[in-house]
Amino acid sequence: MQAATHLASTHHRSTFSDALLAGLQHTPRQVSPKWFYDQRGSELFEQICELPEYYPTRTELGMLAQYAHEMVECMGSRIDLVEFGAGATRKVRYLLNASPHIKRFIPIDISASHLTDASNDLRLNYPSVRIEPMGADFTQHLVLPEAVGQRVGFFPGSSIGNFEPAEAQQLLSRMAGWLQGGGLLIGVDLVKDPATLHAAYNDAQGITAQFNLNLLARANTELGTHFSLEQFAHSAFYNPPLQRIEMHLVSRCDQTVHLAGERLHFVEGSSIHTESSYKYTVAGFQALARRAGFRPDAVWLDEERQFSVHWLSAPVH
Ligand code: AVI
Repeated sequence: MQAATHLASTHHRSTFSDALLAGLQHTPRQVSPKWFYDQRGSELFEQICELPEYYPTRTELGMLAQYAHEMVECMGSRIDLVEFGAGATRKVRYLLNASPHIKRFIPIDISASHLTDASNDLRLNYPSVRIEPMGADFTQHLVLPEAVGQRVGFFPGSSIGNFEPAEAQQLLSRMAGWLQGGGLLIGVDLVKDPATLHAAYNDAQGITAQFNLNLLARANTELGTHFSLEQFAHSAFYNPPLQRIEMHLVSRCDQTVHLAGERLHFVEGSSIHTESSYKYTVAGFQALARRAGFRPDAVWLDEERQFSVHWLSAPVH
């Protein structure tokens, strides 16, 4: 057991190191947002979800509270529910409360430590549901346990927005393969006025800035780099032609950092692109889902039309 854990963490470390080095040697510099989510990053993200400016979480929660009974009706009976990127369990509880047909729940998250406590809580509250957490990166190779019922996916929070549209289509098409005969319930943030979007990623308390900078803090702890967090600034803005928020870390001065034996020079004002968060129209997202092999079905919107939840059915091939 010890040896396996050690091997796993060694592998994980080299993966982060490789990805960070490759991203920082790329022009323009860019690092996948999936590396935000160590223990601290996951905690900061949960704080973001509570921020007054960050409307997606509370809007989606409100929609789940209001429409969960309709959503679970799309799913059928004897459901094997798989949640992709299940950091917290608040959202799935609405589905579990609304449907007695969910027999098994498989939360999947890259941050395994985060999943353990959440799963133990769920077991106490839903003793008749088999809770089988998986610490895995579902964007990479993933083997799901054999289905005991109809597989249904749950992918809330507009996490799909953090993928480039081509990658999003690829990921959705893999999901359509896993979920054949069932479908996917997915939350998608909508295009809206840029001021609302700007505020959501530039909160007054600076939590989003800390979340962004945590990438460098994590590198310092895990990889022994010496990034000075004071010498990088959080920058987030809406890019209307691409319908996405971009987050960057901007170097405040000329500086050099060493990583894996390489010297990385940062010119004052240069940036590392750390995240994109794409926003969709309902029709635009449905077209993407269709290209991925889903059949778009029901869609729910909040009253202010800020956020959407889609039921995409996955035809059997
Ligand atoms: C997880 N994801 C959908 C969030 C988003 O809005 O793109 C991550 C986030 N980044 C900054 N604030 C929140």
